[in-house]
Parts: sequence; C-alpha cells; structure tokens
Amino acid sequence: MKVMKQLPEDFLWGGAVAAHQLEGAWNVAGKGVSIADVMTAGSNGVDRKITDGVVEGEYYPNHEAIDFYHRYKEDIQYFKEMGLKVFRTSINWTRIFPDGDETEPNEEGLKFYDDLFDELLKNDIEPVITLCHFEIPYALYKKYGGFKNKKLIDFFVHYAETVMNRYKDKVKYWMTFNEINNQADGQHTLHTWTNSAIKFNKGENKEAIVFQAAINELIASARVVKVGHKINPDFQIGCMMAYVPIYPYSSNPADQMAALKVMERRFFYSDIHARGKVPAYAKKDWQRKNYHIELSSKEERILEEGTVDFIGFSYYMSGAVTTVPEVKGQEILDFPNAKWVENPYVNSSDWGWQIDPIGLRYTLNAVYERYNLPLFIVENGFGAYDKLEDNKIHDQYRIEYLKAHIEQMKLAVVEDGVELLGYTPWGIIDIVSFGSGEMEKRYGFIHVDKDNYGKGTLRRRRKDSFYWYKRVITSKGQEL
Ligand code: P53
Repeated sequence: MKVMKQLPEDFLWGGAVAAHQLEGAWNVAGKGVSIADVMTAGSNGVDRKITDGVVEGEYYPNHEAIDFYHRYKEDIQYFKEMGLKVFRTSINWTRIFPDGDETEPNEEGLKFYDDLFDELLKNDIEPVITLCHFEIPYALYKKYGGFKNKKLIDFFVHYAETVMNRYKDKVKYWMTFNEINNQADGQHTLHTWTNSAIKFNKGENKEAIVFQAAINELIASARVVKVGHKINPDFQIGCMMAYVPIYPYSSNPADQMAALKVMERRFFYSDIHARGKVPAYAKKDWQRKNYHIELSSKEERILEEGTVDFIGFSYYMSGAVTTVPEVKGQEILDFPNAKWVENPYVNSSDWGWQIDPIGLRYTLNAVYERYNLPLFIVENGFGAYDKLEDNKIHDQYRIEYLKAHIEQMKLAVVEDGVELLGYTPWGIIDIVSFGSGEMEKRYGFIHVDKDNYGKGTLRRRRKDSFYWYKRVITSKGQEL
C-alpha cells in the first residue's frame, strides 16, 4: 500500500465567496430582490436589521458589495496569479428566477454565469458552486412564508435543475444549501432568515417551525442530488455544513453528555444528508415535545435515495460547554444545566470567535469517521481589521491563522487518512461580512478599498497573505 506523505496531487486549492457578498448589481439585468438585499449593515456586536422590503434611506451593503458583477475579469486575473485551481462561489437564485416561482428562467441571469464560468475556465480555474447561499428570493418569503412551506421544495428543485442543465459541462462540484445547520435551534433571527426566509409571529414555536423548514430543505436537497446525477453522472453533489466542534469543558461525565447532545443538534443535518434517515435522537425529541413534522413515506424514500457524494463544510472556531455549577455561562436548552463557556485554552478573534487549529483536525476525523465520505473544506479564514500602510497590508495574523489550520489539515490527511478533496479559504478577496454586514471585517488575500459605510474606490491590492498563499499552492502545501 502506498503511504501518502503529502496532500494528493489533484488536491483542490482554491478560494471561496458567495454571490450576495461580492457581486453587487442587486437590481440589474432582471435580477429580483433576495433575502440578503433587505439586510442593513450592523457592526461588531450590533445585529443587522431585516427590513420589510427595500426601504428608502437605509444602507444595504450587499447592493453594491465589491461590484464583482462588473469587475470579475480583473479579479480572476488575481486569482490566476495566486494559482487557484478552484473558485467557490454561489449562483444568486434571484438572477435566474427573480421571484422564485416563475416557470421560465431569466436569460440575462443565466448568461452572466455562463460568462463568469467561461472566464474562470479560460484561466484554468474550476468553479465550485453553491446553489443557495443565503440568496432565497424575497418574494418566496412574501408569498409563501419561506421554507416552512413545502411549495418551496419544487421551486428550489426547478431552479437547481435549470442551472445544472445549463452548466453541466462547466461545473462538476455542487453544494445545495450553505451552512444549512446555522439555523439549528431556531433562536437566531438572522440565521432563520438567511437559511430559510422565515420570520416568526408572537407565540409561534420557533424550534418546531425550523425543524419543518429543515426537513423541507433536506428533501429539496435530496431531490437535487438525484436529478443532478441524471443530468450528468460525473457531478459531485455535496451538502454544506458549518462545523463548530463543541468540547466538554471538564471530564465530568455530564459535560461529555452535554457536548454530545449539543453536537447532535448540528449533526442532525449532515446525518440526514449523508445517511438518508431522520436519526433516532431527533424522532424521540420530536415525540417528547409533541412536534408534528410533516414527512410522508414518499419523502422519506426521497431522503434515502438522494444522499450526498461529499461533505462540504466551513470551519472557523470551536466552542465549549459545561454542567459544572461553579462555572458561569450562558444557558443551553439541549441538556439539563448545560451552558456555553469560554475555553481557557484558546484565543479569540476581535469578533469573539475562538481560534482553534487542532479543532479542524478533530473535525475532519470526527466527520470522516461518522460518514466515511470525502470531505471538502470550503470555508476557513480569519476575519480581522487590516491596516493600509504605504500601499501595503501586512496581515501576518491572517497568515498565522491559515498556516496553523493548513498544518492540522495536512495531519488529518497524511497521518489520519482522511479523504479530503480540497481547501478553499473564505473571502479570498475582501467582501461584505455575512454576520455583521461590515466591509472592515476582512478575510481577503486581496484588499478592496471600501469601508463600513460604503465609501472607497473599490481598488484591489495584494496583501502579504496573497504572496504567501501563492507559495503554499505552488509548493503543494509544503512551504507554509
Ligand atoms: P462573517 C457562524 C459560524 C460559522 C460560519 O462569517 C458562519 C457563521 C455566521 O456568522 O458563516 C459563514 O462574514 C458563511 C459566510 C460568512 C462566513 O462564515 O459573519 O457561510 O457567508 O461570510 C464568515 O464573518
């Protein structure tokens, strides 16, 4: 048997973004309003507002973003110079079906992605595509109430089928719903909005509604996996999860159990994507809480028949929980007396995200052991304030973060035998932050001159991390 000492030759080094966070051009060429187009700018620690339609006088950072729509040719030259083999972005659903429920697609929208993919391929960069990255048509919320309504399953499948047919010779790697598990407990307004286009009325049971929306999305995803394989049997169709490993704070057995239960809530989604069945723990939970989740036996069969080819996931940080009474923390509903606590062994970013490179190796192992499917790290990166000095950005902190994570990723592949398709760090070029709507929470290897208030020339500049990543790719991950 050949012992692998390095990452595989065909390892997919790349970079990742999402349409709504960089394209801009929110109302051109027949595009409809998406759920991201009604989100105002927040700031570090201040939530974004979700407005009732687009309201005069509000600032919506995604409307212009970094204007990739008009500048992608220039940006692709930077990607090429860096040596990217793949570029992960999403198709903005509302360019193709402006309201989401049309039967005929918008040709101008389809043409845009044809041109974008051609330009990438011409430069030897393969597109990796997310079908739904927080870009649900706003009209599907207005008319149908979002994904809690089963009608959205057909709309999504029709959209996916349309683009998969159109780009069947240009795109091989697809993912269905971005970070589908962000909405997990239904308690975070931003996530239930961006994952499912749901707003709640007073007195509604958020958790039950989100389980229903999740099941609907999982059915839609499974149908797309089936349909996609018919369109092109070479398609690799994956799910997309946000993995945040949760550690027990102490060796108290109850802490172990609490961590496992908190993880189940996140794994619920990939358990169904990968195994095609509602897990026993979820069925029991629904029974106990008296939730009636609509899932017919025909739909159960669809789940079984549409399991994913690979697991795509984001990894930024880890978390910790405890049940120990003396330790104070924020309450969690998943396990009696459980609460979130700070992990004293790791540091945090300026936005409070706990930096944990070993957690990436741990996650790669845990997920590979759980599903035995190829994995794809489609997001990982460091959001930070950058300083422009003499036209340069010395982002050594970002390099340190990435370096430490790539080292752990290599250990998972080389020492542990995890099957990993590739690595596409997040926000390869500065884009609008999803969570806060800021421009100045930067992830890029390419700097974009724009501030939190929308001011700036949009000029692009290479950061130190640009040159560093170029060397990482050329040396196939040897020189970090
Ligand atoms: P921003 C939470 C935990 C892990 C990933 O996020 C997350 C979130 C949501 O905040 O989101 C993903 O821009 C998401 C991207 C997003 C990126 O992480 O808030 O897939 O759209 O931009 C980074 O710093």
